[in-house]
Amino acid sequence: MDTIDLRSDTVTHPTPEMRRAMAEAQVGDDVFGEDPTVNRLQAMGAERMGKEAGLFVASGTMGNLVAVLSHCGRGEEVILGDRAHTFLYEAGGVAALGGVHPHPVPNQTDGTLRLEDVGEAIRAEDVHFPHSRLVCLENTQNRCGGAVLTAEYTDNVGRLAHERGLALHIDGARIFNAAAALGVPAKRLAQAADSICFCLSKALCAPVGSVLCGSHAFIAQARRIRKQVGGGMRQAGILAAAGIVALETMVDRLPEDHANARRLARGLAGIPGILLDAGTPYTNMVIFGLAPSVPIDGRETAERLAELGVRVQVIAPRRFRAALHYWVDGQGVDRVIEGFHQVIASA
Ligand code: TLP
Repeated sequence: MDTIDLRSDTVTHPTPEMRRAMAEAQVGDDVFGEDPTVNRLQAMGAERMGKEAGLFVASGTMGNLVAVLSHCGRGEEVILGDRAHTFLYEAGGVAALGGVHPHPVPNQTDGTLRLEDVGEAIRAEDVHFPHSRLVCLENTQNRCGGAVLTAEYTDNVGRLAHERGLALHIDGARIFNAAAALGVPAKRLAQAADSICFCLSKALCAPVGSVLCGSHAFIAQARRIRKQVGGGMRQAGILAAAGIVALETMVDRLPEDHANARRLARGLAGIPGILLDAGTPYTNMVIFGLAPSVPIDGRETAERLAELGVRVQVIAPRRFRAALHYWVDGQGVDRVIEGFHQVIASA
């Protein structure tokens, strides 16, 4: 029996078409800028984001790190959400490796940062303060359940940042999910940003990689920083080839994942003992918890589900995340619902 793995959309395997493209990829030394497949992926990524240039990086974490270190020097400050992936889950890289000071402001439940909070966080010129250089947004916002930031909201944050002399970076790991949910091109969501990093290795199913996009000058600096952090890869076209197939074949189908997320949410809502978060799902993630009446906790529920071939992520003692993706179809969703039924009924 195949396991249905909804712990993350990062668990996705490459498609057969990606494996073929990888095997046949033309390659060169990318540190010399001579890998034609990497160059093609970077150009495609930049075009999709409406930016001048792109840079292939090993991961979303590396893309955000390189972006922050390209915008900020040591002792300078990045303003970001207190539920931002860069703040919570990137091992403190911007501080550890770049000496960049993270200044968190509260993420609202819809994933936004209040403009007032961002405005107040920007420092005045004073010998006591670090210089504020950068604001980061995340779209979709993972820890807010995959919530979507609109183009208008992003424009407002961009305007505020730019008026005060700061840059705007978007962690767009799942920007194509946001674009699908809003029915707008991803480049519209990136318009106000000086840089954006999107991931190929999540719902787009490529095995490795992200593309950081921005102006020619920004990407020239980012290329230096990528080298400093050991991210100058050589015949990386093998990996980029899968990314090209991801952009060509996986973006337009994302609404299927969103529909499956809604199907899962509807099914779970019918199970006594399960409480869905308000608003879920915004995109491809369903966030839910166990009612107090259920006598087992999240870890035990997940263990019993795993015995039935269903895996979800336990994100708090009694809360779960299920991330829908290409490798789970409607029938798979129904097996997940049935699994929860069974485990909770027998608890
Ligand atoms: N997110 C992973 C975990 O790290 C939590 C997941 O399962 O969702 N930005 C955002 C918004 C992300 O969700 C992630 C990965 C990253 C950046 C980092 O990407 P990678 O894993 O490629 O370094």
